[in-house]
Amino acid sequence: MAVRTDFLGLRELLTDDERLIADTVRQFVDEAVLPVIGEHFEQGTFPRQLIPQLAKLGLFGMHLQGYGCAGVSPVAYGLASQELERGDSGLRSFTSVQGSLVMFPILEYGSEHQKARWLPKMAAGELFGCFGLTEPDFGSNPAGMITTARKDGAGYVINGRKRWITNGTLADVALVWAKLDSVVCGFLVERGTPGFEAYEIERKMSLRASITAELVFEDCRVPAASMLPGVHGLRGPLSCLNEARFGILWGSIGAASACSEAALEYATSRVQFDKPIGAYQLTQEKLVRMLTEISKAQLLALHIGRLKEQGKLTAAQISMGKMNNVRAALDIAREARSILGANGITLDYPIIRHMLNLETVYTYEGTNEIHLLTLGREITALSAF
Ligand code: TGC
Ligand code: FAD
Repeated sequence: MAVRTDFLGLRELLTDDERLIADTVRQFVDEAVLPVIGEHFEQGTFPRQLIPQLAKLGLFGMHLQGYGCAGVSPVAYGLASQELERGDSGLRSFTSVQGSLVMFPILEYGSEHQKARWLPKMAAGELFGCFGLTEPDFGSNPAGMITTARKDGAGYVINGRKRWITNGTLADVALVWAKLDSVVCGFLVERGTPGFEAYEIERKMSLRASITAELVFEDCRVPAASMLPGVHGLRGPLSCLNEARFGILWGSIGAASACSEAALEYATSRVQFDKPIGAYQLTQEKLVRMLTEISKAQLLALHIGRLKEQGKLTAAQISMGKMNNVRAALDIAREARSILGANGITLDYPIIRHMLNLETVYTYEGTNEIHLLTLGREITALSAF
């Protein structure tokens, strides 16, 4: 946990290994990410040059066991996500998609051949994946997807479109969810397969240092062995989301901490009416609320992390964590921005970048409303979707 935002001293509840992993990723973010990320955000480019260092730190599929993965604890994975997102949500997205949305399902549901083919090289940062669930007309309701796979001779033919796909144009393999005889199945489609094209989505004002793409499948023929054999039905993609949402409920604390730290520094140095603005009660109220919300989010994340370690974590508990922590982070970013006044809208400070990124984080991996309705259904046994 970041020292300045660890008001409750939660760092003491971490193991030595967890502290070491958090500190190592923190140092990498300070030295390699923060000096360049504003420029990448402004230019709308993904910082590809950081990939070898991310791989060297073992951050790809770090919470998975075997096949070259680091096999760290869920809390360590959460802390690493938090530190990465203190740099930028786009960087955490990059590792979330690789580890939780592509490597996890290959490990969990893939054939031995698929695991051996993809996982060691993905862990080493030599190959990359993307996760295609969302479609232009089906976002919150993936059950309605219209992408299909049809059995054809020894393989399958895929038709459809996936939109808003992180890493889509960079990926060597797309995990595409499509209906085969009305049942959702996962297919590993390699880049360059005839009938498969990926196009980058331009003009985003959020997650600008991350690649987002549309994937188009037109009579795309894939071998039978490209299907993930271990899962059929919507449970497949939704179970992957649990892993990634877990990373987000931690990661969003990193973005919030970066905003709160920048606001505190500014408040104690910026003078108006002959006093630092941090000396005014209205500013102090903002700073105190930010730190309190961050502390509550940290407690929630740590408890959820320990539940995951014990194998007791439920999907609804993850929804509570994602909903609360991202909502809190976005509120904190907006409040922090206000403390910086006009300076707060420039990329000279990290806040507006985090604030804009968090608009995406609030929406992807299940919108704020979807998680709220998931919890509503959990406690009432009545679906309001
Ligand atoms: P529902 O009837 O509730 O469930 C269908 C089947 O799925 C099972 N299930 C889950 N399994 C594991 N984990 C979960 N979280 C699960 N939620 C549901 C369920 O038990 C059932 O299984 P079975 O075996 O009985 O059939 O499905 P529904 O159609 O009512 O939808 C429920 C809803 C709305 C919660 C779900 O559709 C949903 O979560 N929608 C949000 C979609 C979403 O989050 N999309 C994210 C796309 S990926 C992304 O955003 C990546 S961003 C990447 C980055 O970090 O850059
Ligand atoms: P919609 O589902 O159309 O929702 C619009 C609004 O309506 C939201 O406020 C929503 O909460 C609300 N709403 C919807 N249904 C209900 C309801 N029943 N009750 C009340 N309110 C409702 N997807 C992938 O598959 N892979 C990726 O890698 C990926 N990366 C992404 C990266 C970025 C930068 C972004 C922005 C998105 C990404 N997504 C990805 C897509 C993301 O998961 C979807 O945007 C998200 O699930 C919401 O879908 P939607 O945008 O179609 O919104």
